[in-house]
Order: sequence, then structure tokens, then C-alpha cells
Amino acid sequence: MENERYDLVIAANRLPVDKLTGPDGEVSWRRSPGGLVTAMDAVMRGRDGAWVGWAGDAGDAPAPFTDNGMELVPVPLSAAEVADFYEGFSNDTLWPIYHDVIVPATFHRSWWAAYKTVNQRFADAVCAVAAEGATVWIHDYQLQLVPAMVRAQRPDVRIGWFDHIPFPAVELFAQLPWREEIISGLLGADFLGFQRKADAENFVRACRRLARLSTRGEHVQTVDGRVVRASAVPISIDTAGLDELARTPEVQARAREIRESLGNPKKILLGVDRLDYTKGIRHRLKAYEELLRDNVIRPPDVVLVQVATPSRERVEAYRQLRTEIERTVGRINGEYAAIGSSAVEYLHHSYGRDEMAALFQAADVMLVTPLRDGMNLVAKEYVACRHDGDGALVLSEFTGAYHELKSAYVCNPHDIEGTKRVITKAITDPVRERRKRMKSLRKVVGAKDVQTWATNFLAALEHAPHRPEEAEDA
Ligand code: ADQ
Repeated sequence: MENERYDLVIAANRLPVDKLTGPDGEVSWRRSPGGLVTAMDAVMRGRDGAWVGWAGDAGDAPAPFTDNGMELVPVPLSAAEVADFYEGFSNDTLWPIYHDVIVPATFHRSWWAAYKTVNQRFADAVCAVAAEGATVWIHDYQLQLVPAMVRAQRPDVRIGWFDHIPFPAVELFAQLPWREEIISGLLGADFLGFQRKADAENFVRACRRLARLSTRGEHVQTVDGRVVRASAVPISIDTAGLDELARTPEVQARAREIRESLGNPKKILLGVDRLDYTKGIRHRLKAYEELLRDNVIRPPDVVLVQVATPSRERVEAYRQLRTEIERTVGRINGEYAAIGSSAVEYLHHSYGRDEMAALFQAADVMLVTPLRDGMNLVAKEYVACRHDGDGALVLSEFTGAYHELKSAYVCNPHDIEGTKRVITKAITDPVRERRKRMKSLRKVVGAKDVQTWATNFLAALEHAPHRPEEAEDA
């Protein structure tokens, strides 16, 4: 509604809804699945909340509308901006730099120009709906200039930003031609939240070394005399919701059905990832192929189910990755499958929450092997679905999740021999050992859910220091 103002304003690249177009062209909106939306629903309950974001189609944006008691404020992106701001600068410049340059980053000044334009549009949309003294929570790497842009117009609001992905080491961040603008964009916030302590430290170091600002512990002194705090607030999942779903008879029946349709193998291995080069799918397939070659495992006793969600298909590195993975899967099946028993079941689809919970229930070994990942929610979701206390989580030490889930079967995915040993151990360990590890993992995932994360973030934002003298006491 016109001139309506809100106490809590969320800004994220995407709105929490997906557009559905009916047979007669009528438009409706469906809530996107996922913990972030669940958490935001809960924090907005009892407060006047609005969410500013892109609705997903290039061109004009729909008018603001209310969905489940939350005001949604669509921000338009032209087709050129989708290409330059989103696919270009966000996903082909920042994403590689922030993930250890697993693929080279591409730099184009025109992409940067689009990034600034779109960030300003988001900031303007936020300022237009934020009430006096509102709390503004900005999400992720696509919107790093928004904190300072909001502050320039609205010094009355509290501004927080959360980084869902890693923050890179200063030597990598330094490659960005616009590094100082990004640092000052972020320093418009009062509080900056990161997945790991190391990410927050990388940011503070970048402020010191590249922007020559003085820092003290988690605090950075800005040129306009404020103090900004950067700290770890690791994200989590809707643990109770997922646990409850996994216990339903329907999900359990579906898990049995999945096992049967795979030919009742002794061990089901599972990978679930967006089809992204950061997720280590190639390394995982290499380790698996070598285990087959070495005769350590063989179908039909063992099968790997790899779910690879379509992602960023207009970015070249993603197209190449898809081709390479599909070729590898074809080669592995050509070599090791028999009629009726695949070595790899490869699924390039998105699934609903129920199907995911059933897959997690069915999987004896979950393979989470990213080369770099901010957190990795799949690792936590797998644990949340194992109310039976069984199941083995193989987890890369380059995920944020590793820092909380150290009782997993930990691997370095670059070390193929080591990864093979860890997978073999996860397959062959006695049930007592698996249960011991799972018990400890469930304790962690049970204790800290996405609600805890949102509450901790908002509390840290509320208490973040404004002025240097407050920082002294911190
Ligand atoms: P992502 O890189 O997308 O997230 P992840 O944390 O694993 O990675 O979250 C993916 C989500 O999508 C999970 O909830 C998973 O269940 C779901 N999903 C994956 N494949 C699916 C499929 N085929 N069908 C349906 N659902 C599927 C970014 C960062 C992460 C960080 C999160 C949250 O890269 O490091 O953990 O944000 O901050």
C-alpha cells in the first residue's frame, strides 16, 4: 500500500516467492521453500514487516502485495541488468573471488556499473518503506553497497547485513578493482554477520590492509567516526520442522520405496547440490569412480544418487560444469552399471521438501564435499532427518558446517586418496560408531536452528556499537 511504513525491512536479491502462471495466464505466488523464509516469517510475526527483492522476471515489477501477512515489495531488473548485475558481477565476478577462485573471476566495468545502479534501486526501495528508526536486514553478496546507500538517506535506521557465502582472504579480495567501494558499502551497516569467525576476520583484515582503517578485535572504525562490528552468526535450518516431516509415515514409506526402486542396494550414497563448481561434485565422482575401479565397492551392492539442482545456466562456467559432470556420469555407468543396476543415478531436478526428506532417510552415506561453501545446509538437513540415529555424514572441511559438525566423517575433497578412505570408512564402520557420531551431530543441529540464528543476528544488530566509546566497552 502507498506510504505504508514498516519496522522491519528485509532486502534480499530474491523475494521469498515463486511466480506460478495458470493455464489461463492468471498469476499466483507460491512461497519458496527453505529455512530463510521460515525464519523470516517467524521474526516478522508480531512486527510490521516488509521484504524488498526481485520477483524473478526481467522487465517491469509487479505492484507490492501482501503474502502470508508479509508485505512484498518487488524491485524491477531489466534483461540487461539480469545479465550484468546478477549473472555477471554477482555470479561471475564476486562468486568466484569469494569462493577461492576455483574458476577465474571475470571483470567488466559495465557489470560493476550495473551492480551500483541495481544496489541503489534496492536502497531506494528500502528507504521508501522503512519506518522511522526501523531495523533493516540486508542479505548477501549481491547487495554489498546497499548498507551505505541506505545510511546516506536514512541515518535514523539500524542496518545489518548477513553474508551467506564465505568472505575471502585479503589476497583474493584485493583482486577486485572495486574493493574499496565494497568495503565502504558494507561499512554503512551497524553490524555485519558472517558464517564463520574466519570470514569476519577476513573482512576486518581487508578493512585494515586495503582501506587503511583502524580495527580492534571485531570492530572497525569508519571514516565518519562510527564503529562497525563484524562477527560470526552461523546460519542453520528449521530443525524441528524437518525432524517432524521425516517422521511422517508418508516420508518413511517413500524412503523405503526409493530403496526398493534402486534394487535394494546394501548402501545408498547420496549427493544433493546446486550444480555449482564450488560443491566439489567432480572430485566426489572421481573418488567414487576410483573406488569402483579398485573393486572396493560395486553395484548392485552400492549406488550413488546424485541430485544436481539446475543453477545459473546462462553463466559459461556452469554450462561447462554440467557438460563435464554428465559426461563423467555417463562414463561411470558405461563402465560399471549393469541392466537394472546403475552405478550413479543422476537427477537434474528440483524436488519438494517431502521428497528431499525421504532421500535423506534412504541414504546410508551423505556426501557433502564442497571445495568451499559458506555453510552448506544440506549437511544439517541430513542430520535433522536421521531421527533413527543412523546414517553417516561425509563432510568437507572447507564448509562452514564443518566448524560445527566436527563429529562427521571429515574429508579434504582435494585429497582424492584421503576422500576415498573416508568414504570407505563411512560405508564400513560398525553401526555403533556411526550412531555415536550421529548422536553428537544431532545434538548440535538440535540445539541451534534457524530461529536461533535470526534471533542472534537481530540481537547483535540491536547491541552493535554506534560510537567509538561504546566499542571500548565491548
Ligand atoms: P547454497 O549454495 O544454495 O546456499 P546450501 O546451503 O546447500 O547451498 O542450500 C541449498 C538448499 O537447497 C538446501 O536447503 C537444499 O535442501 C536445497 N536443495 C538443493 N538441491 C535441491 C533440489 N534438487 N531440490 C530441492 N531442494 C534442493 C548459500 C550458500 C551456502 C549457505 C546458504 C545459506 O552458498 O553456503 O549455507 O546460502 O546461508
